[in-house]
Amino acid sequence: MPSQKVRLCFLAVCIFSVTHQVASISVGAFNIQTYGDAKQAAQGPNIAQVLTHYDIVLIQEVRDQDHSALINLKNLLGSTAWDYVSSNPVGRTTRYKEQYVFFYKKVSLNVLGNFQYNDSKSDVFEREPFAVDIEYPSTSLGHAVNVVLMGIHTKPDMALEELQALPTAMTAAKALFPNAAGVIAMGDFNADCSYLNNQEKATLPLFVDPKYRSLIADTVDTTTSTTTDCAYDRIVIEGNADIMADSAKVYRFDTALGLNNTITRAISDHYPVEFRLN
Ligand SMILES: *[C@@H]1O[C@H](CO)[C@@H](O)[C@H](O)[C@H]1NC(C)=O
Ligand SMILES: *[C@@H]1O[C@H](CO)[C@@H](O)[C@H](O)[C@H]1NC(C)=O
Ligand SMILES: [Ca+2]
Ligand SMILES: [Ca+2]
Repeated sequence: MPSQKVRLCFLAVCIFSVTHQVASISVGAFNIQTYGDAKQAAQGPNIAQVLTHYDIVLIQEVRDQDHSALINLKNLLGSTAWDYVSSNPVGRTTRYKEQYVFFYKKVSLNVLGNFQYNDSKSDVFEREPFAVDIEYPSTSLGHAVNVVLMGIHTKPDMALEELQALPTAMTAAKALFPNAAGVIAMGDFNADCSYLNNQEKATLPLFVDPKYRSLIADTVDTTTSTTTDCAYDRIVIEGNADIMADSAKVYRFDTALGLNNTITRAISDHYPVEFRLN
């Protein structure tokens, strides 16, 4: 009998450690070019396939104020397992606005709160950053940890100015969610090619101040076009968020899902960027 007890304990430890290994949280940020009813109707199943790669994923360029496309997408993902948090439509003109939307698997994490940055006093952002405070089971610490994920889609020709201001928005989110271990800004920064050159980039604290960690290198190509090579989409961390080493990369969903470049470009001009939280 004693030996059987030992074996059972051993088995329990094995199961526990395996569960821990797979429980790191996969986080993505995906600019789904002009995402709305037409895109959902044409590419909804492929988009859902991309999103299932994640525990939580920020989608950008959402133009779906009545949420009809988003609800359709949530149904494709599985409406009991998945949920989403959307910002209000943001943008300076009434004619053109976008929403930031975080889709997430309810079993993987909790969304405890959200935050829409308000820059009306000194208008800098075309689309003010939108953040969620998430709580997930940390594999490295063995207890729940909070981090803030902040989405940003910069106005391309104002990328420098908006990225200069992004640390202020990150600080505001940190003040609102003081329990967060870190604030992670992610999305389409437009941080390359014609929108941000190396000289400009070298002036940005986000990329040069050691209190920030930039996870996506300048050499990465986040564009689906075969004729462009630009690291537009980025992930930058402030604080102690426990990122799994080497997990940050561009997600080549075309390769993963066996999609040709015609279909891939019909889905978006961007690939997602991603990382894992321990
Ligand atoms: C932003 O803040 C200003 C006051 O500074 C307020 O008048 C405005 O309604 C706020 N906007 C939003 C969208 O909350
Ligand atoms: C790309 O894939 C789609 C769907 O499988 C197919 O209909 C289309 O013909 C393909 N296009 C090219 C150029 O291979
Ligand atoms: Ca603004
Ligand atoms: Ca490319």
